[in-house]
Amino acid sequence: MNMIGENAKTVAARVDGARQWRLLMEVAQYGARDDGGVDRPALSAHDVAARNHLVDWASARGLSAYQDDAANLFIRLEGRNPDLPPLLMGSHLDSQPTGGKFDGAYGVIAGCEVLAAIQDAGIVPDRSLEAVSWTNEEGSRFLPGATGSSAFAGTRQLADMRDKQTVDGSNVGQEIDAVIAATRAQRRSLAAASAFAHLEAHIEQGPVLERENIRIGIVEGIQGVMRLRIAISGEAAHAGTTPHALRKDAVVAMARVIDTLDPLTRESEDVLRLTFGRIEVQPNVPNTVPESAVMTIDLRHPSGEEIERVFALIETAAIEQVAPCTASVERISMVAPVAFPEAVLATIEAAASALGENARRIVSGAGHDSLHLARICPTGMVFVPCERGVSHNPAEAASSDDLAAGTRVLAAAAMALLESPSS
Ligand code: HGY
Ligand code: MN
Ligand code: MN
Repeated sequence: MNMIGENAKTVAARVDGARQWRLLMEVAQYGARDDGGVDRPALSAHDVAARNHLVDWASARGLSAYQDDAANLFIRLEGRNPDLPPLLMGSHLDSQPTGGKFDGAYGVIAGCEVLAAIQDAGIVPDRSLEAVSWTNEEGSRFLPGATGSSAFAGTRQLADMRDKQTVDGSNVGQEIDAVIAATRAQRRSLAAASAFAHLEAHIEQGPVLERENIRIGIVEGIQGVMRLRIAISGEAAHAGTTPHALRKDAVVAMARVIDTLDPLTRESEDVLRLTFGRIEVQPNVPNTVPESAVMTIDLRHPSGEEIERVFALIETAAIEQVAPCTASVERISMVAPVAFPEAVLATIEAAASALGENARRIVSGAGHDSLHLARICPTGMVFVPCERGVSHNPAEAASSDDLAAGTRVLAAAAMALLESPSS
């Protein structure tokens, strides 16, 4: 039985790449950097402005907008049976501080474009569809990341995440409440969370598709990610008078820990990822021996067991390498790797083939909101290439044609899932 029916092809044909690109460029103005990148922190004024831009876009098309208790934003196309769990097409509007125009925003706007294409095709699906902006996927302003999607999926408790502090010292819960109040969307309870399926379009953020000149990535799964914090305590002392033998230098100790761990990523298959992305030093002045150094480590691998093995090595290094300082290790978050269901992979593959797009299966090195949605509903992702595989960098770039091709595959796969016998 051909999975990709006439409705799926009709909707894919109504995807308007120019309209999608216009909306992408309009949203990119919120938090625009001078170097062409984007700095749109989660729950910031720029984030609210981008959300309200989409709410206004939606209402101009007769689409409704909702926000749940985690400030997740849903742009809804009502189906004939509004009580059925909707098909979700989500990603995120928040960016890295040195982010690009496409990481996250593409998936939210591709979802909006699919809704517009369904309207233009004059089709009223049985089920509703919703384009979603999940709150704080990046986790760069406050951890853990994927705040909204994990709260929606129930893989974390919102109450716990509300108690956290942002890096700029404000309370996450208060920021969520302020964003909800400032966004022109109707309220919806998190308890009412329901999803028939979740699809996410995203740039690959790696070099594979471009290198192989392939336009569509059928994402098989996402590697696991653990985030942890090492806090090293030394002793502040005068830089000029304190001899080496009396020093308890927290930065020197941290350097020894990094020097012990970094070689682990030099294995031949180059799969393990260790990133020492944030180090906060106190008092952080040139002429005082550092009394403390707090480092956040991002640890990733396709195998959950391997992540736990490396975590044990980190704990050992934090004990053995820091004397005469002391150290503590805190696990902030651990999200196990996920494999997307074959039925969804096959649907995306059939959609790409029906639309004449060359495609390949690929594992995602980057984390995504789909990592959490996959725990509660059939989930899949569609990748498109980005230039030189560069992302989390203002130079991040993708072509309008590639983005439109990804959205056509997203549209056809969404319609095929809606019309599949199990729907
Ligand atoms: O860190 C990640 O993989 C995602 O881009 N937030
Ligand atoms: Mn992303
Ligand atoms: Mn990202």
